Amino acid sequence: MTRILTLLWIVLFFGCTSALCDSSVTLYLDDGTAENGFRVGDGMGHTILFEIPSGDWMLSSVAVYGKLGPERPSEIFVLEIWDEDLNAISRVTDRADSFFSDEFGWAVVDVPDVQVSGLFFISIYEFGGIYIGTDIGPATNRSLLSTRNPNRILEWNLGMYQQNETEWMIRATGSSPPPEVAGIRVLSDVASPDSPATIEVEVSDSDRNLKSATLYLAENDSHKVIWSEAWDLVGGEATVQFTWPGTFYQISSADSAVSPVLSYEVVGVSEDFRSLLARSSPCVLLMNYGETMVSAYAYFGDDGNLNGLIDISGRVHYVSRDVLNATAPEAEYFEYLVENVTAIKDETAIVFYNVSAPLGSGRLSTSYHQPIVLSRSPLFNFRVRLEELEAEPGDYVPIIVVEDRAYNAVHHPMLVRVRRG
Ligand SMILES: [Ca+2]
Ligand SMILES: [Ca+2]
Repeated sequence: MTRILTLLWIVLFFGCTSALCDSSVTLYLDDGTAENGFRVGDGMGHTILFEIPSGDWMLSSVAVYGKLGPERPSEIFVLEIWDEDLNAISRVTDRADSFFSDEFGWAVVDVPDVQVSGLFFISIYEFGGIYIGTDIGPATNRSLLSTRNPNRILEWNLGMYQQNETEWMIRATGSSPPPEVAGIRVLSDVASPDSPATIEVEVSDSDRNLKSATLYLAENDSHKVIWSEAWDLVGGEATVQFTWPGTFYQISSADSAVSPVLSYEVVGVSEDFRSLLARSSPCVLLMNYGETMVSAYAYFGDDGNLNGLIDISGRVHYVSRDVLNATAPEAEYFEYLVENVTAIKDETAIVFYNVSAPLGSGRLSTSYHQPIVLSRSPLFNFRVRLEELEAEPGDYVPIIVVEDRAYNAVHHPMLVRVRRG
């Protein structure tokens, strides 16, 4: 599951990056490097299970990382697409040596366009002729073995390699109607804390699976993204008002500070926690002196104190005494610390994203700030704080990113500027 969430994270930042690009999206579970390669033969197939979370999706090609076997029992391979009931809905039969060579590489196989929705399977039957590149590491259990006539998934049996550490390097490329930015109105272009700049954006999506609209605001000279605001959306049309009070966020510890960092208002929290978990910042947690990395969110209260660290699989690595008191007033915080808190003084660090928007490209690129080591006691929120500071006067460039639930992400650079007056 983690890998799929990581995929979404990558799509968010590096997906289709201009209003002009085609709307193709590639689904994959592997990390791009093969630690091994397997051929299975005996009529067995390497099968991978993908899921489109919403709507219909037109699958157009499949990429397979592989190489020819030395003595090939068969010159052909069969590639099949199955729906979630294991019915074949598209098939390609071709010569292995037209797509693969003696060296590992990506073979892109055009498949007759086929509509898929929800879950679908891609299988390659290589009859002992092709080694399929295999990513060994944490895996999703969505790389499978199958056979045909009748179509079925087989019990996993790959010697020393477990299913939860084996990912076939098979990828699917397809498309569905992307969202569009239908209109932009700058209602106020000068920002100050009393009178924010306001941009109204109309978005639409013909297959009605809008997911979110996000504003990134980049400083005109440095291209650093100093502000971001995100709205969750549903349906096919929405009007979103973004406001910017002329500020940016900094995260500081007793020893250091990093800025600007992305910070989002947390929505949907119950009344009891709203002031404690007011804002969140995406980050990477470095655990055990950097041995383990996990994508996470850092939560801050209205007072700026660090009140929570929760990773993207939902695992809680730290909550503050205030949050524990609000959740379980009878609990002893010191006991809770010993038993539950995995963020450890001096061993754990938080790395926040440093996003920039190279001018004119409409793209966003992401790097990292210096790690903030949790060097103080969790009893005092590790002395890590979120602070809102006033931005320098000057011009700022807005970029709107609209996403739908079929992984389309349309980046819309804008010709307008907003100003910190
Ligand atoms: Ca790998
Ligand atoms: Ca759509």
